[in-house]
Amino acid sequence: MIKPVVSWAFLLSGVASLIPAEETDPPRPNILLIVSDDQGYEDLGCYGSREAKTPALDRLAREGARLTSFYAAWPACTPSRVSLLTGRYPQRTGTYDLFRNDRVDDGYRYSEIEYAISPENVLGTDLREVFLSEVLAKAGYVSGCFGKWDCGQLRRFLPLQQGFHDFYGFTSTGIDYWTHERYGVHIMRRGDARSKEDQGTYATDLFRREAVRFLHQNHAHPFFLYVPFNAPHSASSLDPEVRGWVQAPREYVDLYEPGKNSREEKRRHYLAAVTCMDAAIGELLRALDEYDVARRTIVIFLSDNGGGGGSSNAPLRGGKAQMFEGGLRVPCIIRWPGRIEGGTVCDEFLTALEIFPTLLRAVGAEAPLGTVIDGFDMLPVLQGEQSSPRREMFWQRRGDRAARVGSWKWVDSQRGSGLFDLREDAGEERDRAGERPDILEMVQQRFSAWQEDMQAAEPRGPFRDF
Ligand SMILES: [Ca+2]
Repeated sequence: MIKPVVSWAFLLSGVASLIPAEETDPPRPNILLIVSDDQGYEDLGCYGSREAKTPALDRLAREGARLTSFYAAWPACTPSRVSLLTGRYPQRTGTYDLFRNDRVDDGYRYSEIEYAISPENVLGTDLREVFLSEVLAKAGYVSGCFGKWDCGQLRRFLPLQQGFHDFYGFTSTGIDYWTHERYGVHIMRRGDARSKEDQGTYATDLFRREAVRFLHQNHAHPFFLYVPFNAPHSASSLDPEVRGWVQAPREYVDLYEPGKNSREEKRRHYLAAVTCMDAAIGELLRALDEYDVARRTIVIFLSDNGGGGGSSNAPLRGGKAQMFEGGLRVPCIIRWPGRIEGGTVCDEFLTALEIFPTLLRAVGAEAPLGTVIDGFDMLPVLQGEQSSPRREMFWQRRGDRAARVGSWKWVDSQRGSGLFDLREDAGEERDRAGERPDILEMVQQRFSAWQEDMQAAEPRGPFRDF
């Protein structure tokens, strides 16, 4: 009689090796994180715009969740993006202002030598900060960044030193879309090296091309693809004809009616840049389909802060750089097939600080040891299983301050102040400070407590002294 034990064991091990890894161990999701730059809250078809042509973003919203009370951590570029990639308040990371030379405002032309030692070129996010790309690299992900980096320009601050394996883009906070110069200084890079290979080609087309190449090369591995567009930010050009306007290819400008005045024409170019970016996003979504990885890829889209020149933040008050909702509340769409129901509209109180912990949980990675994360996993909220655990959020930009506690929003800024009840007044039109001194005091106390918390945090450069 044959003893079955050995043969069963043999058979089992033989069978196990025949089962594709996919069936025994579900593959970890890929991540496509897309950021637009200064896009207005209203400037997407799926957010109610009758003007903006955004078929790809509208598709993403139909297939995922559209968030309507989602906030950036800061009302302008650099700190917003660093907070997105670290899950931490700007005051905690030490990147709580722009890496930007003030003299670019008056059209001053820097020489290469002068620019090299200017604050804009030498400031960078503290190297002790742990970027999402670093955590994902440890978890075995291959990561690419194509677009606007804006977290520091010296070699030690660049994407390849923060966990990314592939980088093409510019490192400053803005450029001319065609010359890739920032007020006259050329700034595009491939990897760590400056590259003029594509000078004269529209920036959005380049970031699309590089992101598609990355997908072609890496779709078979778990990947993190970060595409921070500079569109539809206005151009950082010394040319007075271009300066402060959004550049866009003629074919996209022609999709919109000519403006009757300069303001309308400026908006026309802005909308053209939005639609060109949307076409690039559409190509990335199609690439995910073609490589058959869309069903296991989390796609997140958000604007880094409220809309700037040429945009519409309606029905919100104010815009970029302001503490009113128009500066802080931004469009955000999240698609995760099989986990988030298509067509979801989520009005829960959520912020960009939630993205880092949500993605860590999604891929099964641990938060960096000893690092305070200011957000939480928001998947159960997007699935409608629970209401948002977020009760409060705070913003500070130089002397301007704001806090949201529950549905109350307190603003204290150069552009205006007041206490607003967002439940009935998302447009922040009716100041309730006089009527509700009790609420005002409560919100101000919460703000002070947050400030104390930030002061007690381990200090980080480049802005905080220690
Ligand atoms: Ca921005």
